[in-house]
Formats: sequence, C-alpha cells, structure tokens
Amino acid sequence: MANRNHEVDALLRELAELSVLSDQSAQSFRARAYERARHALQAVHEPLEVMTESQLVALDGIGKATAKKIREYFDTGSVAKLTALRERFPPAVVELSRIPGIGPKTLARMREALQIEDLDGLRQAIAEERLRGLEGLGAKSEAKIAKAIERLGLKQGERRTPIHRAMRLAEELVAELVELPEVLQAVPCGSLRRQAETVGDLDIVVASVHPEPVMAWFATHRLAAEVLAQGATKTSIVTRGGLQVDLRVVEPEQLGAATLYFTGSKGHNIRLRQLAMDRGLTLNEYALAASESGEVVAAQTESSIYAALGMTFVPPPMREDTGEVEAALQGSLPEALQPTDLLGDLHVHTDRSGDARSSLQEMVAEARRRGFAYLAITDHAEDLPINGVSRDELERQAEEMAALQEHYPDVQLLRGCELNIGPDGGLDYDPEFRHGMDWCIAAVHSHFDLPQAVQTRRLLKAIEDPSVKVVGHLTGRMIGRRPGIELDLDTILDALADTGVALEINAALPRLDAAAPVLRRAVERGVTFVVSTDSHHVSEMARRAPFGARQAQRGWVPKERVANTWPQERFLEWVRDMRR
Ligand code: DGT
Ligand code: CA
Ligand code: CA
Repeated sequence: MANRNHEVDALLRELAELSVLSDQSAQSFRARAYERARHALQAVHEPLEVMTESQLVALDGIGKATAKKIREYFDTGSVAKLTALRERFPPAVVELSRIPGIGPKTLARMREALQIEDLDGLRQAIAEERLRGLEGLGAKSEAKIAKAIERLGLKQGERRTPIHRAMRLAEELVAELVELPEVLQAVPCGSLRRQAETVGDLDIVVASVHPEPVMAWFATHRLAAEVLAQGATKTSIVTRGGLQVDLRVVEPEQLGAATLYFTGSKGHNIRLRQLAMDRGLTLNEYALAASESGEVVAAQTESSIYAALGMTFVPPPMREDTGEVEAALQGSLPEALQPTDLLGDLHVHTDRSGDARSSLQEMVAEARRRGFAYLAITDHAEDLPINGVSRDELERQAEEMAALQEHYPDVQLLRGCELNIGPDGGLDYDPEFRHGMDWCIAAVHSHFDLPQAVQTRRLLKAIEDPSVKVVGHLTGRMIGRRPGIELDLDTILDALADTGVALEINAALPRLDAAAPVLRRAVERGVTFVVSTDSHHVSEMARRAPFGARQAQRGWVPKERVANTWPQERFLEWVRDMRR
C-alpha cells in the first residue's frame, strides 16, 4: 500500500495557507512552521501514520504543535484547528485571497467593512467604486485588482481549477485506484489529459469487470465532500476544494473508445464522429463499429481507432480541433516530443538558490541516473531578493562542478545561472562575468504590471545581451494566480528567431510558459526551443519532464526544433556558436 504521507502534506499546506489569512500576515510564524514541516517531511519516506508524537517531534523541523496535529489527523480523521479555520475561511474567500493585490489584511477589511464574501461581491464593490474607500487601498489598487480578475479569466460559478492542483488530485486518485484488486487500469482523461491550463472537472476512466466495489469505494472516499451521483458504472463526487470528479468504469476491451471519448475535446470528438459516419461507421464511448451490422471495428486502444479512421495517432494535448484532424489525415502532424527524447535539463536550481532544496551533487547524480548527456546548473542570479546567489558563491560552485565533472564524465555540466531581467532590461553581474558562463537564462521575476510597450522593450534589451542563450518562462505567469506580462509577441518572437536565442518551454505546471498558442506562433517564425523543468528539488526533474513534453505537443513544437533532444556534440556546438 502507498503510505498516507501525501495527505499530511496537503493538510499542512492548507493549514499554512489559512494561517496566513487568520494571522493577517504573509510572514505568519505559524504558516512558516507548517511550511518548514512540509519541507522536512519531504525527506521522510517511512509512514508517518505509525509514528508517535515524540517520534514526530524528533524529526528535524517538526514542532510539538505540528506533531500533535498529525497524530490527531491519523487518530480522529480530522484536525479541529483546520476545521475551525475552514469555517472562518470558506473556499470562495480563499479564492479571493489568491487574486494578486489582495493580501490577507485587505481581505479582512473587505469582509468586515464591505461584506465581500465571494467573487461576485468583489466585482460589485469594484463596479460601485467602493473598494477604493478601504484603508490601504486607492483607485489605483482597485483598478489593479479589477484587471487581475479580468486577466485571470475568473468567473463566478464557473470555478476552474489550475492544472497543477488538479494534477495532484488526479495522481493521488489514480495511484489509489490501481491498488484496488478490481481495477486493471485507471486513466485520467478530459481536459487534464489534454493538459489544458485549467480544468472544469476531472474525468477518470477505469477498466474493470467488477464496477460495484469501485463505485462504492469512490462514493465513500475521504476526499468526497459531497456525492453528486452514484450509478452502476459512473459516480461523481465534489471535493472540499470544489472540484468535481467523474469516475467511470468500462469493460477492458472498450478502454480505448472510452478514453478517446472522455478525453475529448468535444470539438475533436465531433470531427472524429463525422469521419466515422463518412465511412459507414459509428463512433461512441463504447466502440468504433459498422453502422449497419454493429460489428466492432476497433475499441480496445485509441491507436486502433485512429488507424481505422485513416489517421495517425493524435497526442491528447493536440486534440483541440485546431487543425489536428486534417493534419492527422494527411500524416503531417509534427513529430511529437516524448519525455525520453530529452537528453538534458537546462534549468535546474541547487540549494544555493534560497528557494531550492537539493545539493549540486544530488542534481548531477539524478542527471546521470536519467541517462542525460548534459545538464545546466542555473541558480538564481544575485539581483533576486532572498533567493539570489552572489558572484563569489557561483565561483565556488564552478570549482565544485569541475570536481564533480570528473566523477560524472558522461554528463557534460554547463555553468549557468538564471538572470533577472530588470524593469529596464538590465541583467545581473557584469557583462564579463555573465559572458564567462556557458548557459545564461534570462527571465522576468518582478515588475509584472508595466505597460506592453515597456515590457516589450525590456525583453528585447535582454535578448540582445550577448550572454543570454535562452529566455526562461516568457511571461512569468502563474496559472490561476498571476497573469503574465503583456508583450508584443511578434516583435519578441522575431528577435528570438533573428538572434538564435532559444525560447524555454517551462515544464512546471503552475507556469507552462510559454503558453501553447505562443509556441505555435514561435514555430511558424522559426524559433528554436528547449524544454526545461525549472526543478528546485531532485524529484521534480523526472516528475516534470512529461509535463514539458506535453506542453511542446500542445504547442505543435516538432521534436527536431527542441535543442535538448540533440546529441551531446551537436548540442554543445549550438550553445558555443549561438551568439557568434
Ligand atoms: P473541462 O472539464 O471543462 O475542463 O473540459 P473537458 O474537456 O474535460 O469536458 P467535460 O468534462 O465536460 O467532458 C469530458 C469529455 O467528454 C469531453 O472532452 C468530450 C466528452 N464529451 C462531453 N460532452 C460531450 C458531447 O456532448 N459530445 C461529445 N462528442 N463529447 C462530449
Ligand atoms: Ca473535465
Ligand atoms: Ca466531466
């Protein structure tokens, strides 16, 4: 059995988030204690369930209060403190707190003085210009919040969940499902499998010949706040966070037809059904079959269904009815990038960066374990507050890297860093020092609200700096939390194509930056890409690689155009010659 440590992680995360709200401070010492505990527990692999309170306290980073809550959770199934916090801060309020510009103090004032309890209330207050009357706020901050709501695409009633949150839940459910003896396979489908940025609900398809126990298990799942419907082969629940999960059980021989149908998109399905009809066939969630006789043509795998329709396989991230059906009929889809095509990672942090947790040696060892031919070490450069690394530290790191290189001759190590693009396009360190590095990423980490023309000039200036080899997470967005900077994309993409500077496909799920439509435009303009994980811990290198590959697929980026699929010699030559 998988252990339940991830439940504790979720518990502590929620306690931390709600403590910030109740203490009305982003620096809440309680929240920091919970976060410290989360970090500490990441290194613990034995089941916490069987540990006593004193054994828990003995772990580095776990205080007595936290240890008590962990025990309380396993002993009683809930934590009184958390239950109380949840009552004070219902999900609609927590959602407000995630809007940029609404800190915990502002949130408290909004609730107290203006009785704002949800997005609709906030919208109304903004429309009536009442927010600006609050202490600490003015017309400017009111406008900023209004813009953030608009740019995040938030809509009351249609609460979409950012992909990174939904993915955690999907992974957890699938891991538990496959442990059930009745379950042969469990596949997360829907928008999650297409790797959309946000999901409306989760659609999980299970292959089994015994649906009843699976349905019963799901309807009583600990994460179910409410059971919407329980049928013979379909059960829907809503989690406390407000995410609906539809679980469907199908016969193993129908799995391909079912996953194809429930992966969608709806537009893609409609096109496939039309193609089937043109051939005297019917396509539904059970099978592709002859219309007259009902004889099954294909059902068990998606590939067999695509083949029977005269198409090449369409990777799920491309199934959005944006030209993929025509291309698959002609056999002209770009060659899909697979995670195993990646021969190196070009954006990873070590514990020298204040926000990262693994050592240089651990990262290099992981690169070798994965069979990488190259690895760029890219800690935050010095201008980043708190997390940045000084020039002296980077010089020390270079020495350590030289020593490590001898022990890991197969993985070519590249000395790099993640430069911060200043408000006017300036970069960290001095030009010579930057130039001495093998692999400089330039990325935006601040000043997200400047006007488009200023942002565009800012990026152009960074791209023109001869030390820069790649632009990291182009817009700096955090899905569902922070809109990215506004750019004149055509100008930026042309500059990338002209200089040869690469565009990063950042595989971190909260980022997935650049976005798919931007990637498609960049492909047309001849830009070169790299897929990078932006790992801050060894475990993220393997976990995020598939997300990066899928983001490349979603942006129709051909494998050949991704530089870190190239063999070592070709790759290193490209890096060396880029700016000459
Ligand atoms: P979401 O949940 O809003 O993020 O987006 P999806 O794509 O996951 O949509 P959802 O959950 O409503 O349905 C899952 C899949 O089921 C969808 O992608 C395609 C299929 N589907 C749902 N309704 C229809 C329909 O009316 N016609 C067809 N052809 N397919 C449908
Ligand atoms: Ca869905
Ligand atoms: Ca659904």
